[in-house]
Amino acid sequence: MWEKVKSFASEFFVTGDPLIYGADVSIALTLIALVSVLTYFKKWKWLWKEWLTTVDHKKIGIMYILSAFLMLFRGGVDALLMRLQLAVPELDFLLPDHYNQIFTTHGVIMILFMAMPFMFGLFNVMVPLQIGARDVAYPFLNALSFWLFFFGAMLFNLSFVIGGSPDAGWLAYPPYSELMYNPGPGQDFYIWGIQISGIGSLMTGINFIATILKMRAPGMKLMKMPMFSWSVLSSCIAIIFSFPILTATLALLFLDRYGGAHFFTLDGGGNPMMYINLIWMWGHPEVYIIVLPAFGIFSEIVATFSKKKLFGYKSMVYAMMIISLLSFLVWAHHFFTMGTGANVNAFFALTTMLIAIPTGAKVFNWLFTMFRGKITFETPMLWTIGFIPCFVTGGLTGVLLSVAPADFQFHNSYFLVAHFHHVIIGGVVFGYFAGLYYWWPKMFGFKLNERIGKWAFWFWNIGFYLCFMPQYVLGLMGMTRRVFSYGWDKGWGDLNLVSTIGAFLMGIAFLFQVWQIAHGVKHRKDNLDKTGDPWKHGRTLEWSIASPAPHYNFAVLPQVTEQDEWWEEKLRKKQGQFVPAAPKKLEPIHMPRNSGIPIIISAFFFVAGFGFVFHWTWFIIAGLAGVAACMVAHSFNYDTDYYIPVDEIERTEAESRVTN
Ligand code: HEM
Ligand SMILES: [Cu+2]
Repeated sequence: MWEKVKSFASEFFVTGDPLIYGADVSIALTLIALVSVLTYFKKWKWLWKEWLTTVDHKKIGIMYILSAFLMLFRGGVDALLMRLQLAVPELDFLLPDHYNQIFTTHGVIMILFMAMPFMFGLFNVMVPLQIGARDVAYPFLNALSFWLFFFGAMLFNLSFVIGGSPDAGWLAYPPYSELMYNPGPGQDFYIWGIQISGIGSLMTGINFIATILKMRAPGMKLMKMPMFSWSVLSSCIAIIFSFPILTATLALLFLDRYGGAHFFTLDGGGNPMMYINLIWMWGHPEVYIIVLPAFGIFSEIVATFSKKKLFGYKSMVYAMMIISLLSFLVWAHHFFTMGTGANVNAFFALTTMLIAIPTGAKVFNWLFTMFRGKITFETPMLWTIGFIPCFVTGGLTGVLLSVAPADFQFHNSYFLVAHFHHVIIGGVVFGYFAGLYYWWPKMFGFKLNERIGKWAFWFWNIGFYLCFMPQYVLGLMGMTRRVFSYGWDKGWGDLNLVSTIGAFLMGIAFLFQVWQIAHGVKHRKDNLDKTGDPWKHGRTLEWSIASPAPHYNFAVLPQVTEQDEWWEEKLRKKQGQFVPAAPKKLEPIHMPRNSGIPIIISAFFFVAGFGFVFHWTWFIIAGLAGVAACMVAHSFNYDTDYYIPVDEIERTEAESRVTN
C-alpha cells in the first residue's frame, strides 16, 4: 500500500529538481499567507461579494490585468533562467529536458496567459467608458470569460509542479507532441489549459464586437469612434475567425493522444503538416490580435500628448481592418522551408510583405501627429515614442524573414528569436504598458509616480536592445533557436553574455514597475485624480467622468456630435460657445446582478480538464456534471438584474470628485 502511494506521488508530483522543490515551497507559503491574511482581516466575504462574483467590466478588467502581471513574472523568470543557462558556453545549470520545458511554458504563458489577459483587461476597463456605455453587451458572459481564462491558466501552470510541464514548443508540433514521443501528462495540460481559456477568449471577442456595434452612445457614428475602440473591433473580428481553428486543432490533437486517432501521425494515414497548417492559421492572426489594440493605444496617446487631432484617422481605421484581414493570408510564411514549392512560397511571401504597407502608413500617421505638436513626455508618451524604433526594427527584420529564399538561412535561427521578441515586446508589451500608465488614474483614481516610471522605462529599453540586438548577429553566425547549450569553439559566448545582461536589466525594470505600483498605492492620498482628466488634455469620453468611474459609468448617457467629443466640448467651453444642453432628468439605471456561477462553472471545467489530463474518469464525470448543473441553475435564475434608484445616483454623483 505504502509503496503504491509512494510510486503514485513520485509520478504525480514533479520530483528531483531543487528549482521545483523551491517552487513547491514558495507556492505553499504564498497560499498559506494569502489565506491567513484574508482570514485575519475578515476579508473573505468582501472578496466574494466585491470581486469573485462581480460582473462589473471595470473590476473584471482589473482582475485580468493583475493576473497578467503575475504571469509576466512567471514567464519572465522562465526567460531569465534560459538566458542564464545560455550566458556562457557549456553551462549545465539547466539540463536539456528542463530547458525544453522552460521555453515551452515561457512562450505559452507570455502569449496566451500574459498578453491576452493584459489585452482583455484593457478592453474591459476602457471600451465601455470610451464609447459612452454603461457596461459590455453581455456582463455575465464577460465574467465567465474571465474565470475560464483564469482556471485555464491555473491548469497550465499546475503542470510545473504536478505531472510535469509540456516540452514540445509553444505550438506543440506533432509528432513530438503525440503520445508516442510524449507520454507524460505535460502535453495534456497544454491542450486543456489552452482549450479552457481559449473558449473564454472567443466569448470575449463576441462580447466586444456586440458591445461596440450595439452600445455606442447616441450620435457616435462608427467613424467618430475613438481609435482604441476601433482597434478592439479589428482585433475581435480576428479572434472570432481564428480561435475556433485553435479549438478544433487542439481537439484533434487530444483525440490523437487520448483516443488513438491518427490525424497527425503518418502511421495511421494522418499528416503532421496538417497540424502545422492549422495551428498557424490561428497562430499568425493571434500575433495581430495582440498587436492591433496596442496600435489603438498608441493612437490615443499620441494625440493626447501632442494636443492635436490624430493625423489620418480614416486611414488608421482602414489600415487596421486591412491588417486584420491580411493576417489570415500569410500563415505559411512560418514554414517556407518545408517543401511546399516555389509558387506557394511566392504567394505567402507577397501577402506577408503587403502587411508592411498599412503598418508603415500607421507609423507615418503617428509621426505626423507629433509633428508640430506641443508634446509633453509623461510616461505613456515615453512608451509610445520608445515603441516606434523597436517596432520599426522588428518590422523590417520581419520583411527580411518574409523573403522566402532568404528564410532558408534565417529559419529557426536566433535571428527569428530576435525578430519576434522585437515586435512582441516593442509592439505589444510596450503598448500595453503605455495603456496601463495612461489609464491607471482612470482605473484607480490616483496617479503613479512619474520618476520611478521613467526609471522603469529606461531599464526596459536599454535592457531590450542589449538583449535582442546581439541575437540577430548570433542567428547569422549559425546559432539556432531552442538550443540549451553551445561549445566554446563556436565563438558565440560574448554576444550571449551581453544578451543575458540585457535580459536581467529588463528584470530590474520589472521590479521598478512593482515598486512604482506599491509606492503609488501607499501615497495615493497625495496623488488623487480629482478632475477625472488627469493628463489635462484627454480627448475621449472616458475622461469626462470621475476617476474611478462610478459603477454605472455615466449618470446620463452622453450625446456625441464630434470625433473627439470631450476635447471639443472643452474647446467650446474655453471659447465661450458652450451651450449646456438642458440638464437631462436622471432616471433609474438598469444594472446586472453579481453571480457566483461563472467562477463555479469554470472551477468545474478545471476539474474536468484535470481528469482528462490524468485519465481519471471520475474527475471527468464530476467536472462535466458540475458544468451541466451550473448551466441548469443559471437558466432558472430570473433574478439577474436590478435598478439603481435616482436618489442613489444623485448621492454618488455628488460624492464623486469631478470638479470641472
Ligand atoms: C522580457 C524579456 C524576454 C526574454 C529575455 C525572453 C527570452 C526568451 C528566450 C531565451 C527564449 C528561448 C529561445 C530559444 O532557446 O529558442 C524565448 C522564446 C520565446 N519567447 Fe521570450 N523572452 C522575453 C519576453 C517574451 C514576451 C513578452 C513574449 C510574448 C508575449 C515572449 C514570447 C516567446 C515565445 C513565443 C518564444 C518561443 C518559445 C518556443 O520556442 O516554443 N517572450 N524567449
Ligand atoms: Cu506569421
